[in-house]
Amino acid sequence: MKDKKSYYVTTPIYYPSADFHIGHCYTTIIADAIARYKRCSGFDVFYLTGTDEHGEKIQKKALEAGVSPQEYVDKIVSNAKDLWKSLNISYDKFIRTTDKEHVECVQEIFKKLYDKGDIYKGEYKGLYCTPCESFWTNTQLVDGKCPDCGRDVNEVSEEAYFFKLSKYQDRLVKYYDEHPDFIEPESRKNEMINNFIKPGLEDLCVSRTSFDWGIPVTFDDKHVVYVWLDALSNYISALGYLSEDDSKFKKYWPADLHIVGKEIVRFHTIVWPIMLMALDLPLPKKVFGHGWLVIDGGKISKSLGNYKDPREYIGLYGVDAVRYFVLREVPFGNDGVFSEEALINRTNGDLANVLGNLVNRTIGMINKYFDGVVTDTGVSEDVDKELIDLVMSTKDIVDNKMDDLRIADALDVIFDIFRRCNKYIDETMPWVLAKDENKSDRLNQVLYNLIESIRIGTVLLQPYLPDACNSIFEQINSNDIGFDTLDRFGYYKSGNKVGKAVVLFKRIEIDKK
Ligand code: ME8
Repeated sequence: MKDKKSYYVTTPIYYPSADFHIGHCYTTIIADAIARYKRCSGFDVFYLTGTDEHGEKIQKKALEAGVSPQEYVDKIVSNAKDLWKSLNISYDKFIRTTDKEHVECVQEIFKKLYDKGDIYKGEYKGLYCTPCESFWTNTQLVDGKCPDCGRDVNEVSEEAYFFKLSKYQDRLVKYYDEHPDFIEPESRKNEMINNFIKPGLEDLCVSRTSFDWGIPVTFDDKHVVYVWLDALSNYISALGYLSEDDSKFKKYWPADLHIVGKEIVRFHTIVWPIMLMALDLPLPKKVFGHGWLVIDGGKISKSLGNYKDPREYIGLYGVDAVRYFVLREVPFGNDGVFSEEALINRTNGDLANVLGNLVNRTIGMINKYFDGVVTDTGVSEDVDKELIDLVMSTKDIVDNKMDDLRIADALDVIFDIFRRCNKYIDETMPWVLAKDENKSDRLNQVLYNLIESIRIGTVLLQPYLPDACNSIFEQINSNDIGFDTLDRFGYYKSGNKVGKAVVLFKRIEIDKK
């Protein structure tokens, strides 16, 4: 039985590349924020990411580079790991489809499905897009080109194994009907039904003989497994499915959430559930198809030269500025526009002006008026109630937004705390209170309310901006950082001494970028 408190979240496995752009970071940052949020909420989380290393495209690139495919992928996989490290991605496992355990698992899956009669040998005649590793029918082409990338397709004909998707079509539709939350957003479900299921599912080609950089079919070694059956299996091979130690599989499967880009929703909501049905396994609870980050309405593309390596943005503006932009700027399920100027505006506005300034001012005042010691004196006024009510109502709203995967909205709600604190400073005018010795207890209380509100906001913010929040916890000198400290206003220890104020986010001058 699956442990009630476990939570399994995945990103797609990435094609290894030396040219990752900010769009590639999008899925991984969202999944990371969700994984961290669930950990903070007390779940036993398993967060999986990795690389998808087989296929003709990789084989061709290795050939061009004059190395073996294995040497080629070994070298560039480290690029993905380095990028995720620089973005503070807290994955629990990084799977590579060239891992021995994965290879063996896929071989067994293939054999199981063949023995069951769900995979059969046939002849493939079709139109193949090499960059997308996808077969298309004539009717799916757009102006004779691949509908996904717009490039030429080639006619190929070869002996191949097929997976009987058609056999499971009715069961899949029934599953969609009985599990209305399985695909989100709703619009993607309609796309799947109208574009792929209603016209009738065609059986899927699951092996190739024209290249050999893939997992060999054990009982027919001319064939290697075609990439999607190989790639999708990663979500269960990573947990030890069909291996000697399948304890993780028992604990974490079915996945709670697969987060994928909109262009691969069809593989995750048609092919993958049918594979699982054929294997008699439970289906993931949710597939969320997110939109893309676009530049000037179009693709982020190396050939267009319209992006920097994400590590350059991190170097210039800080890791949390990049994380914040990606999490905050893209509306739920839709495309979002990336521009360096928008990144700078978000950083200057929300991060430097609202959050950074608040923490800096508050700590500065506590140091200036009370030598860094802040005391809960109990001298409250009506104006405090409004602040405290807002702060204390935030956790439930954030939980609801996160349940709906509305991450940008969750962040907005958390920032309401910081915006409200800044307003509270204007309302209470600590600098005026400081001039009156009789108001010392009131001044203390105002500063206490501010520091406790900052602490609570920061506890909530840590899944999204872990580095900045660690720095705030240090500055306010508090170890009360767990979600279990959100049930009442007043965990911050009265009489505690704050640390030194440090600039969290420098304002960026646009002309100096
Ligand atoms: O599709 N904006 O790998 P991949 C947002 N190996 N997301 C983007 C993006 C953009 N501009 N560009 C890419 C694959 N992505 C397969 C997956 S899973 C069993 C196999 C996202 O490296 C894309 O939508 O092409 C996808 O979710 C992820 O990057 C990996 O894409």
